[in-house]
Amino acid sequence: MSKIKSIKGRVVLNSKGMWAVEAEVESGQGIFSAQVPSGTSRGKYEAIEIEAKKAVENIEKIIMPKLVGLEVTGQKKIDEILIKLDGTENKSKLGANAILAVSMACCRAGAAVENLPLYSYISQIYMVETPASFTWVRPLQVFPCFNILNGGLHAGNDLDIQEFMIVPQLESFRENLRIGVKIYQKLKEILKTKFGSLAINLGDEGGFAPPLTKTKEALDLIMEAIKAAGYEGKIKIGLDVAASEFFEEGKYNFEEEKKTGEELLKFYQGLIKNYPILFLEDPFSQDDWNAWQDFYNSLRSYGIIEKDFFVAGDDLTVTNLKRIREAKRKETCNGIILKPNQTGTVTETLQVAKLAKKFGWKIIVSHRSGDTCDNFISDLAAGIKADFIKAGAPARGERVAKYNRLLRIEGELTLP
Ligand code: 2PG
Ligand code: MG
Repeated sequence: MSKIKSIKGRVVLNSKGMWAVEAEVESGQGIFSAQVPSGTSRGKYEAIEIEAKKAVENIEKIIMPKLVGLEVTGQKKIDEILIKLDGTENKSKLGANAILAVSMACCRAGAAVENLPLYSYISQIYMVETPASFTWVRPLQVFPCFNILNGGLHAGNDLDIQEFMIVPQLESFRENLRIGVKIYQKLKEILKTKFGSLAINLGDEGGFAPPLTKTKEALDLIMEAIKAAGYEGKIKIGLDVAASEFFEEGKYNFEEEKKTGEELLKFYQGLIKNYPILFLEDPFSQDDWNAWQDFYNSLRSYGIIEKDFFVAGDDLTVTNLKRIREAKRKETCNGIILKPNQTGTVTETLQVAKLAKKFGWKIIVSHRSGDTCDNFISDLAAGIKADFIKAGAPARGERVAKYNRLLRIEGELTLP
């Protein structure tokens, strides 16, 4: 037992040189902190992030008085109070950044009281309602998705697709990380030789941002790097199209054409046929439900879906129970991106994960393009046995913080 003694807020920097929120929760066990990331290509239906300075004020003036004296292990109760205190659907009153920073810091403080690593503590909270399904298949089940080539809003080039990810398919996290790094370095050599040193500048998530315009050119370069590194056949590809960003008046401004949903669908079918694509994230805009349905249906009729390919919602589903139910009902996807700051509390994030699992969907736990070295999402991914994590390239401090934490977790889980 340990009660919350005080809560402090602080404005800190994120990886994009923007102000972010940190919360510090003091309990009998000490002080526990958490920092909240920030998206660039945000979904229209995400919980709202407010100005960091204002969020800090809210933490200290509004949130702290309501939480002091509560047991820090009561995550659900704490989060319920936070949700009620805000009172809006999208956390716009207190700010999802204020609320989540406190929720995550409490979670860390709770883990310390229980004397558990954060991932075990998260899995304990998560398991309360799902004990039967919780068995470790491998020591650490999570596959990393490395965003090695950046486009869209994350880079200063003309690629429309935002994230080109490689997903190594070996058993252990450590092995997959090792391969990811090899391919990343190979790609660097190839880009430098072909396009000169400007091509190895990095985008927001640590992937290269070469001066390309076409998706296929980018994919061919990645395939070349995979081959040169000696891992052909062992790597899958994931693409975050982030299509809401180039959807305008019912059309997709894609590769210098105005494409209809159907034309884009055909383009994707071509990609899936020609490259080892494992998933597409946000292939269509967050409001273009029909296009999502047509795509998902077409994949099902070819028997592609569920076997070796999935479609993931991010802007579409925004870690939100209602949106996910709607996505299920309309048969649009079979996977989600799980981002705590799209919803605003640890409890709601876990509820969303549970629902996605219940549907049999894949879960990709995700960072944001503006991130910090906080590695909460690594413990989250391990704790809920997520299928994947995406935390950018295997480079840049705020990205490797997540991967390095998972290395440690895997090490702990494989101890005799
Ligand atoms: C995404 C994310 C993270 P952002 O679209 O999935 O990669 O980008 O944080 O800019 O929304
Ligand atoms: Mg996305």
